[in-house]
Amino acid sequence: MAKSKFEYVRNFETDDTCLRNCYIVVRLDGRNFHKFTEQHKFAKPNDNRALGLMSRSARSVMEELEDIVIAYGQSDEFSFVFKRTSTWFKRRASKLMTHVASQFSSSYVFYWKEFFGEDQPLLYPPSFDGRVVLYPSNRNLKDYLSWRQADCHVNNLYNTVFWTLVQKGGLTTAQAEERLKGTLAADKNEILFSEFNINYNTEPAVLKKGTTLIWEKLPNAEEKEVAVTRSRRRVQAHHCDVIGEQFWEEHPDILEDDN
Ligand code: DGT
Ligand code: MG
Ligand code: MG
Ligand code: MG
Ligand code: MG
Repeated sequence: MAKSKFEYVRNFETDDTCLRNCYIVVRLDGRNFHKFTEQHKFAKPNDNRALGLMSRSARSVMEELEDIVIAYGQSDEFSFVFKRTSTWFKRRASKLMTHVASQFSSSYVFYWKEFFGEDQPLLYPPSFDGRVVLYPSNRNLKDYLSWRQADCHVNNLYNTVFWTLVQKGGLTTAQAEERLKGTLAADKNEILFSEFNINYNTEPAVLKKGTTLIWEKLPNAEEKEVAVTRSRRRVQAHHCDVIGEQFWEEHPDILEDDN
C-alpha cells in the first residue's frame, strides 16, 4: 500500500526508549490528595480503607501489566519496578508510565466501594501523576526503595505524634506544630510514650514500613495435567523493612545480577 503524504508526521514522535539494562521505575502519586483525603473524610493520620484500596489497585497493575517484579507504596504513592531485561512496549517510557497510571487510576475507582462501602461515595474522579526513573544497578534500585521507605517512616512518626497531640492531647494544629518544631525522632518517641503511653514500635507495620508487593510462587496443584505448564504465582503483600539486606536475601529472585 502506498504511503499517504501525511505519513511523515510519525517522525515527529519522540524516541523515549528506556536505556537497556536499567530497572525502570514508575512512581505514581495522587494528585492534590490533600484535598481528596479531606473531602472523602479519610481518617487522620492513616486511613486503613485507603491503604487497602491503594494496595488493591497496585496488585491490579502487577497482574494486568507485564514484567513488574516489585512494587512499593505508602501514603498516596506507589512505585512499580519493571525487570531490567523487560522489552515490554519496546521499553518506551510513555507507554509504560501511562499504562501503569491508567490501570491504577481505573482500579482505584473500580474497587472504591469494596473498601469504602456505601457510607463514603466517591465524589469526583481522582487522578495520579506518573514519572519514570531508570536505575542502572541493584544498589541504586535498593537505595531508591530505601529512600521511599525512609520517607514513609519519617512522615508517619511525625504524623502519629502530631495527630496524637491534637486528638488526645487537645492541642490545636498550630500548637502541635509548634510543639514538634526542632524535635528529633527520639523526642517524638518520648512524647508518645511518656505523655500518651504509646510505644511507636508496636504501631502497625503497614503504617511504619509501607507496603511491598512481590510475586510468590504457588505450588502447582495440577502439575500432572499436560496443559498446565506455567507455574502459578500470586501477588503477596509484605510490610517489612526493605532497607536492610535481610529482605533481599530472603527473596533472591526479585533482582537480576548486576553483571
Ligand atoms: P500533589 O501530589 O503535589 O498533587 O499534592 P498532594 O496534596 O497529593 O501532596 P502529597 O502527595 O505530597 O501528600 C499526600 C497527601 O495525602 C497529604 O496531604 C496527606 C494525604 N494523605 C495520604 N494518605 C492519607 C491518609 O491515610 N489519611 C489522611 N487523612 N490523609 C492522607
Ligand atoms: Mg507531590
Ligand atoms: Mg500527592
Ligand atoms: Mg504523595
Ligand atoms: Mg490503539
